[in-house]
Amino acid sequence: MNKFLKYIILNLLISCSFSAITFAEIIPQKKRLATILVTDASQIRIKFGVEKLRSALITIGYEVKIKPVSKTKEIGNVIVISTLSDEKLQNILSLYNLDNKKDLGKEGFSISKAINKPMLIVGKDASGVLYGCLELVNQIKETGKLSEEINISEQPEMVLRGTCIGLQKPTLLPGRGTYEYPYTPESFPWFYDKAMWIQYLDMMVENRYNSLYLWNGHPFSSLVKLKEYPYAVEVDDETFKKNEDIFRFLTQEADKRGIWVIQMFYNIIIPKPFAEKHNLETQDRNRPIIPIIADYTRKSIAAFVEKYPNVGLLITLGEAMEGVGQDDVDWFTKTIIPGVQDGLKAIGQTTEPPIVLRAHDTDAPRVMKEALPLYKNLFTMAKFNGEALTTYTPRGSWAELHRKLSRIGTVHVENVHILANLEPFRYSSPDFIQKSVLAMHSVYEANALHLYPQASYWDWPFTADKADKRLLQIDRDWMWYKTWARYAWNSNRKRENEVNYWGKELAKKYGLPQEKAKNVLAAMEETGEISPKLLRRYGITDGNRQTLTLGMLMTQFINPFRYGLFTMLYESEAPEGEMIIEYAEKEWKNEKHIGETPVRVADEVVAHGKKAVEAIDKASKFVTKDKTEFARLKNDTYCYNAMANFYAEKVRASLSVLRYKYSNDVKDLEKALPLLQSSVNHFTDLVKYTKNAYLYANSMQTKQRKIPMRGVDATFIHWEEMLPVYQKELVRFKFSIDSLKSQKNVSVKQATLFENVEVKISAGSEGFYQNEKGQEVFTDTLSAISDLAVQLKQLKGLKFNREKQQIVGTSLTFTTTESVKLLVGFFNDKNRKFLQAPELETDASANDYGQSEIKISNAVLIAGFPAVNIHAYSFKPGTHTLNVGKGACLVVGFMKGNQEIPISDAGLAGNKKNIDWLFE
Ligand code: GTR
Repeated sequence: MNKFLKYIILNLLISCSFSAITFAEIIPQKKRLATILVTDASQIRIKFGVEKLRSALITIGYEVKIKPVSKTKEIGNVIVISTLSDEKLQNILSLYNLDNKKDLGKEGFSISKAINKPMLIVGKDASGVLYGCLELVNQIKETGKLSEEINISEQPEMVLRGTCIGLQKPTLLPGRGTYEYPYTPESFPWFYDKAMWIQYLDMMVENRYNSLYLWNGHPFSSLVKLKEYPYAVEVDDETFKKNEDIFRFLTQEADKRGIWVIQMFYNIIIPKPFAEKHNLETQDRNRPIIPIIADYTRKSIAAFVEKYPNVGLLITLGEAMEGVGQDDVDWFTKTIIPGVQDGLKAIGQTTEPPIVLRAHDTDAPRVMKEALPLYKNLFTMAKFNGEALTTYTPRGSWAELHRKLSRIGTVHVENVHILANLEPFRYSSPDFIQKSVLAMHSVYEANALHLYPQASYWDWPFTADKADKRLLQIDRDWMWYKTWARYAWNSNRKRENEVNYWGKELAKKYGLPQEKAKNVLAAMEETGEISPKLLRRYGITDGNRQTLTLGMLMTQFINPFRYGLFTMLYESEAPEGEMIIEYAEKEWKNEKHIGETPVRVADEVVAHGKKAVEAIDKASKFVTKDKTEFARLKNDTYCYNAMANFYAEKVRASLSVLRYKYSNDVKDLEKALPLLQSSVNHFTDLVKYTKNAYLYANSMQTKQRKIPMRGVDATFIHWEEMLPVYQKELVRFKFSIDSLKSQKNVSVKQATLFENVEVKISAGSEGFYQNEKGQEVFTDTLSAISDLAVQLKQLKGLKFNREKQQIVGTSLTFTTTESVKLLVGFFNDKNRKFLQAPELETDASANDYGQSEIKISNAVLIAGFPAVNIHAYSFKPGTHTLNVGKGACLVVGFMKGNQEIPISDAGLAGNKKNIDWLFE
């Protein structure tokens, strides 16, 4: 008799005589048999899930047989696996006398088993079956056995649960613009690493993520060839083949795991060789839609869809296209959608691949309205809290936009973007994240998630940690991915259970007793409050031009508008409350404070830091596993604490300094001095903690970075570089106080006049004006200068027709024999009839000429117009054309390129006294 038969007979005998005792318990030394019956094993997702289940069963000592269903009953442990709609499921149910009354939603599954009956894993669809199998695998891993009785049923709340990876880098490639990164092994060696992809995709399916977004400026020239535009391809043949191979591999492996790959791109960016051939810029925000670019893009999209019909597309209509306007609608409805449709037609496919439209720098509701009649499978996406994590109580106009998009009836995706305020420290507060997901549903009415890496987005796959071998984000930030996924699947989980759940996870991770692991969780949740609160109450912007963990300058606290304050941060991405400057004014006027105040946040973050340090210290000596990582987590907790104290003290100092603005009493400044000194001490601690722990604070190291300091060429990326800045600020402040007390040198240094440069204008302007009071600045109105900053007096202004500026924009072509700065005056008003100041939050090219910051605020007054802020555009010798977009603006004149422009506030708009000079 063969071994197998012996096995069966023995099994039968035993199970007859001791039916209540499982076979496994009786002969543990022998292999038990588990038979998996699969109704449709041809489905790749089901196959994948079944394979995982088989391995798990083998590890706990089973011999596993996988069989199709048949009319005869199997004996022993039977696991039936099927989708709900499979006809064969009914046959099995009657064969084994089972019933299955579960009502399942998309991707849902149920696992049920009664004593002595087969186990049933039923999925609504193939993904549901896959998740059901993996759920059972988890249970097997947890308990070491196959349950005798089980009855669970689950389905996701969010229909899309995705993560993203950027094919982008911390710095620009030589000779290329923002987002312009062809897919090559030199730029992205990790992209071709199949083992790494498998690790990542396994992490995704483990967490039940079902979408993976790849971000890039213009991916098509790395992935498709067009016969009409052969010269557009940006990679050599060998690389092109590698790209095809890896893209196929990735999409197939993703599909097995229930993951849908979505390729993101920005508009309108064209490949460098294409641009050169046609004498065009690769991107130009102010260029109208050009037929050849539209034709090229449409064909690229068609070829891509034809080649990868199961890959979705994520579209950014903003950035390199004009902000908001008809062009966006036209581009989407006349180029992108037709491109997708051409691709489908070419392969005779009628199922539309999904297109996700980002509400970034575009009027998404308007675009959707025009697009829906043409294409049905549309989604929308908008940033949850800008490019940061600030609040789970979003509100205001941004919340309105989300709701508006959700209410279209298509799926609206919440984009947890960049996380510029969390970089580079570890962050995974389950409490904050759960509340955020709840807010996505309740405030934004959304039901999908798109998640950025926790830190170092621009430096994928590495973290910023200093280590002998660079750490991988996927390893370090495991909990970040797990937390968002857990709540995207189901956000309504009881707090108490959650504390136990995460306690268990952390106990496993660090080999800790459960109670000590809960201390680690407490530390993470305490630190989890610090960066969100700091940014939303003190920050300049929710965008990644600010690196929160590097601190802020005094002038940024006391004069935020000078730094291009992004007010939406306070109005929409923070609970109701007050900014530092508002608080100081109210204090002085004895007015009632409202909501979350800067003082309250200063106290709260200090308390969070203290509690976090106490909690992590309690767990520290009990750690038995992964000690190095624990030491890093602990060090991060100390970093958060030092940072919280730095901010708190500096804010307290700022409030005292702002009081001086009203009181004119030097004593107020004197009160600020020890606070500022203390903030520098805390920053010194932060330098101590980060010095050997981190390579950098921010993964984006281009000239887009502005706060606290300009980050061009990877400078001001480490705390060490910031400490001297803060020390200098302190010395200068002491000096200013002394000067005030001795009544000497008390005001700003005398402003130097800007030196005019004569350039040859070949097109654009319609005459000149002198920068003097009474001079008319436009050709079509009599509006004249009523006051202006002294620095501008020698410059020769250029006249434009204001109405033309509003309708077609301002364009100027000129030739210069030396380096120059062209000063442009922006009216300080959000009305679209005025040219809008460059804004890095919505336009990554907004600093290409160094123009993003205000050089002189409130510098010119013109009767009947808002005050004017001056920005400077730098040019090398040569002939240039500058297009700045639609809306009235002043072109104040050309000055020497090498003459420094000290940033200042001319204070002409009747705004209060400027006290920035106390610190600079
Ligand atoms: C910009 C930001 C970019 C990018 C972009 C976007 O403002 O600086 O790094 O994140 O937004 O949303 O696509």
